[in-house]
Amino acid sequence: MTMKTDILNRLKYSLGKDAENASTYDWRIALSLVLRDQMVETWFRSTRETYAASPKRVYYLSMEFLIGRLIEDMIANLRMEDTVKTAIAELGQDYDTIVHDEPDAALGNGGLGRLAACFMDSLATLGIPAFGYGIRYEHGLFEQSFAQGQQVEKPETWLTQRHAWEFERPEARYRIGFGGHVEHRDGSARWHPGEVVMATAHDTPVVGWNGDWGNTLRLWSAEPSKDFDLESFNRGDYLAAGRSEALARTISRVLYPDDTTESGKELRLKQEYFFTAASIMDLLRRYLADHDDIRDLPDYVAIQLNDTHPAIAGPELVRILVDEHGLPMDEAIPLTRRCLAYTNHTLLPEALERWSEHLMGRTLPRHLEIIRAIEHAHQTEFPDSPRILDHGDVRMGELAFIMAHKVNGVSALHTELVKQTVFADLHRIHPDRIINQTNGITPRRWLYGCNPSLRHLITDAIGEGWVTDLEQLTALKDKRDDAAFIDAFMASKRENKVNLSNWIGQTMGVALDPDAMFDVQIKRIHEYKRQLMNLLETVALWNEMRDNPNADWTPRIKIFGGKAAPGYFVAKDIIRLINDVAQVINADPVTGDRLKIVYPPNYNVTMAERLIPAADLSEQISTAGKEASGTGNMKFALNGALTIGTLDGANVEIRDHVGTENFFLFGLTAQEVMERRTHHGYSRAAIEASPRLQRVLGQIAEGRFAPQDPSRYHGLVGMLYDHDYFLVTCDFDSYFDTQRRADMVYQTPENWAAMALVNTASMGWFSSDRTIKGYAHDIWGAKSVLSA
Ligand code: GL9
Repeated sequence: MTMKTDILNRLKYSLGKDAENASTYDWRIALSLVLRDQMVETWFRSTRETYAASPKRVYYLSMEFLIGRLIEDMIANLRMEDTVKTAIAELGQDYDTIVHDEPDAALGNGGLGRLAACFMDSLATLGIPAFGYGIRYEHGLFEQSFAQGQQVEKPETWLTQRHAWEFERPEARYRIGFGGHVEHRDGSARWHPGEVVMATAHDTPVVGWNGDWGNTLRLWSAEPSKDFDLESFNRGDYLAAGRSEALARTISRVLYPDDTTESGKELRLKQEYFFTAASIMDLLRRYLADHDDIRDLPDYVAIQLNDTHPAIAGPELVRILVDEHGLPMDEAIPLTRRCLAYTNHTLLPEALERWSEHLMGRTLPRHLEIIRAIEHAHQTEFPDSPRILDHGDVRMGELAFIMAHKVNGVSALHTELVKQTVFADLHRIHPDRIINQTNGITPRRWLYGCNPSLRHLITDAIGEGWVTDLEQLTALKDKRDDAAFIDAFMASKRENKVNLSNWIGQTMGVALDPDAMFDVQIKRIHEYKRQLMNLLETVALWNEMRDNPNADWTPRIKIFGGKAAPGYFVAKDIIRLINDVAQVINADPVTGDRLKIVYPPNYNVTMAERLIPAADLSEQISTAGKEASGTGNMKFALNGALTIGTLDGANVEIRDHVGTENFFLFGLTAQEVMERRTHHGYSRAAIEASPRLQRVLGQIAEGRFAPQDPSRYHGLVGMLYDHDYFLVTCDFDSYFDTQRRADMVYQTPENWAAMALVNTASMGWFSSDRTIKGYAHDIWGAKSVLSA
């Protein structure tokens, strides 16, 4: 009743529309504003309680927050699903249409950004006072389409519509300097920036489960420090008059689309400093509002650096302590370190950021001096230490490590490899600094929200406690032998598969058999993730089905999703090959419904929410030692898919939890991978030992899938023969055989179902609530303020 009136009021007074003339967009914004009003109550209460308790606050600094759509999240967390659905129906509108009208907030590239979003959800649900700090990109991750199978990128434009959730904070504005020079006088330094842009805050409330607690996601947008160059304008030079404005705004214009590769652009460095400096100023202002002594800062402030992107936070905080608060350098450095912690998300050498000293000195001259001071202090204490400044570069990984009191990896295996490889020397010097915090996912979005049919089944069986205490899913293990429950479990999966089939039918015009095995690989396209190996296996399976068309093949739908960084040409070739192969195989009457490939374009969070609940098989097939953790792997298993995977990242821990008999393991281990690379000609040898693989590579090389342009994939095939760095060829046979083992199990649906159920029931530990409790206890020393 009141929900309905509230929506109508918002429509009228905030959008200036009456119900007769309102579009879907108008209804959505009106509903969002009503929900936002509800959240504000929680949010204010949380802020009041935080001020009263004066606890340690957590600041999560991240270049990326891949939040996706918010409307259903908000409805779920506020427990308003029934109320909203009833009101929308009474208003004669369609709930799904309204929900699907919201654009994804794609302010991230992949796992790293999505992890930050899951962490925000868990921090709010746990009632830990926290801010997420990032950039309010005008354009999120590019939109992907395919033209003749090739990836085409278009700018993403989510902000051309009103972002209903945020509050602009014109009062929270900071001056961010770049360039200029440093003046040294009487032993103190003053930085005179040559250029200044303004950072303006935009706040999105993040409300946890049940509306019990609300934190803030504060995103900065860049604006010119003076609106207009009036002098140029008066001279009649209108272009010059707008130039400084345009330059300033460039800083928050676009998200860098690089996935795990370092871009090395001046603009990127500016983005990193821009949001880091604004966040540090903001948190210091909050701290100084009710504390007098800056030396107590580490008791009240925990700053988490999500990768090295905000690593300039170290020198920036030291700069403020020394240049503005008059602390001696040898006090400012350890004080800063007690506030900072750093999460490493990848071992890929190309992803470890380095900036030339020249660029750093030109862009942030005072910071370069401070980095030298940090280097000097550390070298004095530990003469054998690896250097931050190396061959004319500033190495951000070393800087982040040296300025953090804790450094964490994101899965058990990854953390061990961090100790043994990238930071081996620093680990020797600081043996207690590196710890593990295995990633997690929020069960609110990744089960409750995305899979209503499974949600209802579980809640009917064990109650609703699992939503905030995911370990309660263990109770489902008792249902393993309960035939009625297993039937209902598989009926829920089938319902999701039918829904997905309908959507694929409508959007791509490919008809899918919902009883086939839905085999899904969705993630960024990268050589180490080995989408290519999955595709080669598909072609091999196709060959064998055609050789033996009357055998009892397990029907398969191979589903791919993911974007390639625009400059990553090998990844783009792989995309094109997947699409070319799909064209041929999908048109083959011999294999027909038994084998299809679909690659819906523009994979994003919303598409993940559609695909994951419908998956039977989850592809987690990276070269061992390369995937730091993975989080998609967790989402699939939670939703009752079985994993086919290598011993990489969090796969190792997933397998431990679900049981080795409920996981399709294959491939070389991380140790074996390193060892194999020392063998001369290992890939050619692997190909020669595998007639099946030879045949597939021969077909691709001959142009079987690109008859108009037969040499199209010579480069790709040649690479597999001569420098198959990710060992696609070496793992191929073991992967193929394991896929056939999966086929066999799928033929006995009860067995498959029991294994799938055990997967869901065993995933409690992978809740991001568990991860955040680990960070809070082991790194931040932060506590929940939520009154019991
Ligand atoms: C990543 C790792 O590659 C993933 O394995 C890991 O799960 C996530 C979160 O810890 O971090 N590191 C990284 O740079 N990306 C990851 O996904 N890349 C992107 O986010 C695009």
